[in-house]
Amino acid sequence: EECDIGLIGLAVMGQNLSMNIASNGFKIGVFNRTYSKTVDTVEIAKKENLTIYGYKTLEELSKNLKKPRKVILLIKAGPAVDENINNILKYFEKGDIIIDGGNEWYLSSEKRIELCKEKNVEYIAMGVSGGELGARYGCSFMPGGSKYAYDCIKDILEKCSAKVGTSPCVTYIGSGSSGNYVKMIHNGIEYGDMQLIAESYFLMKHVLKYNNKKLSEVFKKWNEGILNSYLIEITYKILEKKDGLTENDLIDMIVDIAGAKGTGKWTMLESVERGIPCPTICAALDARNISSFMDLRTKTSSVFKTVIGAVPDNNTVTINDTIAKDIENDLLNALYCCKIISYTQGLFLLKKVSEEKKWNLNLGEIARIWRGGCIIRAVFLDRITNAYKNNKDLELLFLNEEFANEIKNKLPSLRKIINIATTHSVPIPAFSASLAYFQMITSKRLCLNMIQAQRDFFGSHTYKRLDKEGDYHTIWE
Ligand code: 2AM
Repeated sequence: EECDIGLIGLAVMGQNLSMNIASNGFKIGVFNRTYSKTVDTVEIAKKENLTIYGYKTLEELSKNLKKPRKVILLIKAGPAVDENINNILKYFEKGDIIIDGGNEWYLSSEKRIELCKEKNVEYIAMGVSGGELGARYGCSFMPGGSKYAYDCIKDILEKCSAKVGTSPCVTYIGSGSSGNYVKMIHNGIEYGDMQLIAESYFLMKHVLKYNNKKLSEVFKKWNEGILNSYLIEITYKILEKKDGLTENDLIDMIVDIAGAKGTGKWTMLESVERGIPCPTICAALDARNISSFMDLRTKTSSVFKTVIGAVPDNNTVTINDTIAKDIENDLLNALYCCKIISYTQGLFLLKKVSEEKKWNLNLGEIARIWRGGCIIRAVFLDRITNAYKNNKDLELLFLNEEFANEIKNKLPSLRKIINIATTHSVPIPAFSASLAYFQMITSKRLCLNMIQAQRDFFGSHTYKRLDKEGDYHTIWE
């Protein structure tokens, strides 16, 4: 059929992306291990007046692709991808292009890039964000790898991506596995954003004693200001939702144990491995992990009589409407402040890896393509793009003058919120971790002189002096 592009893997993402590609006027051929899903996809597409060409075998699909052949893989990350690439390489020739759109560990992609190089097949590892709806109606693409290959698929990606104004949410990320890495950081940042929002919800619920309706109104109002974003939007919508099975609101019926698919963990592994801290993301990941110990939490809560929202020592804290309004406002400031701090951490990791791997990442452009389609889409990202436009070598995001001034203005609110949360026994680990990071990374003197002294005391690890060059060791006793 001379298809413009092929797609392998017809789970929800693959099915939706193939419909998206077809609806943008491209001829697309698809293949799935289980043929019935191929048949389903062709049928579903037909109902929307779209033509998708389904093939029973990989060989058939390859034969029907225009040269250079292009195929997008959307299958379960890991060994299944290796298996499929090995099969594709049986049919692909020099200059043909493989695009892996899965959430793949970047080092696995690096191995595949080498494998494909041996056969002169071009490789793109591409982050895709936006979930099912994004895949169907426009998502954020983060393609990295062969620049030649990118130019060959640029038109398709631009048409299928989300648009902000007229700009498509796609750009060439950089060489190698940078597309996977950027998607991983995107997801890590997403963990941080989600946790900060969840903590804000919890604080207002347990300190201000707002009901879900009121909470929803607050988030809705926030969504009209500087925090305007997809995650704030879904939060107010979640808080509006009735259960349906009971008289309750749905949020109150949902078990407080959070799942994870691994990209947050990967971000942390990288952060630890490279010694570039991302404590806000770390707090978010830890929160999910702590949440999983339901039995232990139940047992220990009775030992310690933990009551979230309770003020110990029976200190009465009266919160009238005026005070509540103030706390609400401080919380908005604090949340925004932490968001800047969290993005600063994630982008710093990205910058350092980019330098080491010579990916030459354009962080402003990356913020731009996150502006639409993906989960962390937010108006706020425009300001990140501008910050890097002003200075592409900006070391830490919050060193940008505008962000720096905002942090200076909002920091008192953040401190207040952490005090209030502590007083009322409300754990807000992502807020706390963000403030601690900020205070340390912006402080000339830290407590680590004591660590060095201790290390020298018990292990003769030596220390440096403030006043003289060289390594010193002291006989401490
Ligand atoms: P399936 O429909 O045959 O299960 C998400 O799991 C997608 O990845 C599905 O389309 C699934 O195909 C595909 N997939 C998972 N493991 C695979 C493998 N080893 N080979 C081919 N496709 C695989």
